[in-house]
Amino acid sequence: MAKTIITYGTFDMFHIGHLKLLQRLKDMADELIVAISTDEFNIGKGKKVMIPYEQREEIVSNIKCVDKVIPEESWEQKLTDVEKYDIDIFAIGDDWAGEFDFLKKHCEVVYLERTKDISTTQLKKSLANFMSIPKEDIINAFEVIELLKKDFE
Ligand code: C2G
Repeated sequence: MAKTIITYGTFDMFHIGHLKLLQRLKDMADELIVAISTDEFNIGKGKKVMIPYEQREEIVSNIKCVDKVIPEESWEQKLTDVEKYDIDIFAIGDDWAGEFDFLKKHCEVVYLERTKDISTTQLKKSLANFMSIPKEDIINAFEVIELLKKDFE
């Protein structure tokens, strides 16, 4: 009997932590459905996204192991989604451990270990740090690199 697994997330600035999660989920079932938080839902989560929903949806839809993408528009929809898509397993990273145990009455609930040393928050911080470097410092750095390259030619 084919098994269906579902997960929910923002998947902003898609990175290896997201990919490894989705790949592990697909190894657990025959069909993987990913519910992507809409921009409006993220405002409700208090989460500021860098990449708009349409692009996040297109990226995740093109991940080989993903079979279907739906919008995540509310916290409540998980209950209806489990019925609507005949879900066997709900799974999400363990940063949410325990938060969705109420689904245990309807399907298996699995919390997977997050991939270490990568997060959208970290990526945003690194980007913000880089953007805060004065433009002339960056130009100077590139000029130094060009000079050094000449020395090694
Ligand atoms: N993740 C991971 N490893 C990381 C970063 C993220 O395994 N280094 C997982 C998270 O645990 C989550 C998924 O990737 O299962 C998506 O992460 P987010 O986009 O941060 O998801 P979030 O905004 O927490 O949304 O209703 C549930 C929420 O919509 C979850």
